[in-house]
Amino acid sequence: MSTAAHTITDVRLTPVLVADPPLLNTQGLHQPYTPRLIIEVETAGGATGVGETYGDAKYLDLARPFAAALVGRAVSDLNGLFTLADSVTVDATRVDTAVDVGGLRGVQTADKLRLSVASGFEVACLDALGETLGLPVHALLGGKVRDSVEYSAYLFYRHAEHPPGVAGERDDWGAALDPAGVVAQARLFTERYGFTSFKLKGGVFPPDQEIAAIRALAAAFPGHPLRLDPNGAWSVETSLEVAAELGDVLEYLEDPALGTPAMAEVAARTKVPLATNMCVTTFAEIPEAFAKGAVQVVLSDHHYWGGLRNTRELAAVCRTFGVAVSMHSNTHLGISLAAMTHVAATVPDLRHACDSHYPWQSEDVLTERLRFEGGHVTVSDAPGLGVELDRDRLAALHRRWLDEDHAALRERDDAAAMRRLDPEWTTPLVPRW
Ligand code: GKR
Ligand code: MG
Repeated sequence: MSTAAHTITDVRLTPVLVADPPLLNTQGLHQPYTPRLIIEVETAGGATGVGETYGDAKYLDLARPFAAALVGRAVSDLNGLFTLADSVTVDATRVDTAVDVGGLRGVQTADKLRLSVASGFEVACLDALGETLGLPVHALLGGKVRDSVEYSAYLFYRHAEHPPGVAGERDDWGAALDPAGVVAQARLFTERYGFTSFKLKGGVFPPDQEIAAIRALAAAFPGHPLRLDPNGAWSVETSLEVAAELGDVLEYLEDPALGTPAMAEVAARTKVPLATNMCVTTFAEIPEAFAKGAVQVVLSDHHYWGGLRNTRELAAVCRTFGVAVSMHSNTHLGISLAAMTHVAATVPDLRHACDSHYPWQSEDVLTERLRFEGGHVTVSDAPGLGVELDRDRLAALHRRWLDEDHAALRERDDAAAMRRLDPEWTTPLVPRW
């Protein structure tokens, strides 16, 4: 294959709105549709690679100049993506908001935005390169060390339907607003996908109610790994009380308190391991967090960290410091699940099941959905990511994005969705409890 064949000749960006159920988190409620950006990279050799990332305007603003600058470069120039990312100007009004609602990942910086955009292009380039070379993405990352990747059931408190008057897709999961509802949802997850490990998104109800839900899960699924993640909604003292109450059944507590200093205080006073996808989301945040012993598990998200190769670098740093690594997820489609599975397949010592929102996404842009069997996704050995775009589906979800009736949903805003139920709702101050 000549190097000319590796040259990128076209890049297509397609923002879409994807159906999302009425899931609750500490900031509010999921809107009926969530924005994602689908990236296609085409090479002179005829390969097309696909990537996926956040789709709100602040990401699209960066993705457009990035896409234009990519044409003419080699699809194999993955390190060059970061130089390119650095050269893309970030609008100052897009950064330093108090909390990024979509990612729940702390203060938003220009670097974080750039990395989240670069990650989508990196995945698309790896997919195209794999197609060109006839190799799966995991091989381009050094090769898989396992044939399947385990995921956890991602349990959410939720309503059966979106608020009255809000148009959205319906599903058959029902409501889960108390311990019995959470256990029923967990049973459905095991029946449908075979998950054996469970994470409950907390920070929604006062801690006693969430403790009761975890206790109910422990009784219904004795010995199964359980996690609770309130997204930093608790004070240090509340975090310690919950840790004391649930220490015998929790695999780990995820982001009980907000920020490294608070997490370090909690970690110093409990034996329950702490995981994060909020206080360690960049390499720059690692030294303080590790020096203070603030976290025992870093939940990587290749969108945050700038792609699959950075995820492996993160895993190496964590391994060096005896910190475990697993994976975080936000609302995403099958392209991202495939990318997560390829990289997770190459990470040694992956001891915790990865998170994925994918079961909550009834829609996808692929010809074939990825499947969970026994809670695992099989690692594809087909060239690239091993997925194929369904152009009709992509076009339909893009039409929804274009539709002026849905214009307000082009930005994810969980607080706005919650106001449809509670007009007084504002993003709560943390700690809430
Ligand atoms: O989708 O509601 C949600 C989650 O709360 C998500 O925004 C978080 O980023 O799942 C995430 C987490 O583990 O913190
Ligand atoms: Mg989390």
